[in-house]
Amino acid sequence: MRKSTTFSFLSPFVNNPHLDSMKEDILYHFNLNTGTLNFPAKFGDVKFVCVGGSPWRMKSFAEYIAGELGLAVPNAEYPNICESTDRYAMYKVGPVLSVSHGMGIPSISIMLHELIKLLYHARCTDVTIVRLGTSGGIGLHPGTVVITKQPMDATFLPRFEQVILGKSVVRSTELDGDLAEELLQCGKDLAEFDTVIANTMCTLDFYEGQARLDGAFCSYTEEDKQNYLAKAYAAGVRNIEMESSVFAAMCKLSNLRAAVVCVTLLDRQKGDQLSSSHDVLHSYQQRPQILVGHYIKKKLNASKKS
Ligand code: R2B
Ligand code: URA
Repeated sequence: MRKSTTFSFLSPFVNNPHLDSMKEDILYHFNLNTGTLNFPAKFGDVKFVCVGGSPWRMKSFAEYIAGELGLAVPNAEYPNICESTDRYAMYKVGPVLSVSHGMGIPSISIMLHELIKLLYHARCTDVTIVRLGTSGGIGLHPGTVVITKQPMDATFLPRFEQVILGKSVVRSTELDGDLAEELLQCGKDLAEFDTVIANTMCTLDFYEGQARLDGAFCSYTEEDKQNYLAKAYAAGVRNIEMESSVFAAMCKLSNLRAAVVCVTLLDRQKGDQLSSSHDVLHSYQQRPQILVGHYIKKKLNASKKS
């Protein structure tokens, strides 16, 4: 258990003086408790955290990275560390933690509060965190991987706004530019699919929030939709998803080196429905995993040599 200290204000990750006076911390949505689990022993060696929407995809990423890092044991099952809750799934493979976050800002925000505290309680250092996801592209071939330069809100402003105690608080969505460039280089090393750096629009909804014409409600025309997407394109936006802004804002507050890597499943200027075959969509979804797997392997090999 982490002893009560007065360090949390200065420590990396958290910035909450109230944590110091808590005898134990219950990470409710992970079903983990600092009173009953030795966090430094369980998680202290974590250096890379990969997060993504779907529990199934994050299990498959854990299996993939185990193979890439030569840590795979034949027929090994990677246990879900949060198996007694169905809110999120978490897998650990050596120094890599793979965690699901569900869909949308509220879901990823709850997960990140608990994940950031987990890293703090475990006394982790030098952690890099990447969101691996899917998105709708603007003016890109489907299957292109977009490394986010900066997340923008639905009015094309690079910010995340949240109401706290009844007041609007605006936070920066700046990500680590060097990490984005390193990931772009990994895309070039692999040369398997197109990879670009661009702005990402983060919305509160998949349908009207992303200017789709195929939701249950729609009060605008195809022309209105195209004009909106053209404005996004002019603001440097090349893909649209639903978590990057709060992810960037919370990682920045935590001093975590963070990146967002999302594949585009379709070109939104050409349509709204995800009509590609299951196999095509599945192979697209593996691209962020392949790119980030390559990055992690490269970093770990470099640290072994130095
Ligand atoms: C991408 O895909 C999901 C919606 O289908 C959402 O979580 C996102 O950001
Ligand atoms: N995820 C999104 O948020 N939008 C899309 O168009 C596709 C995936």
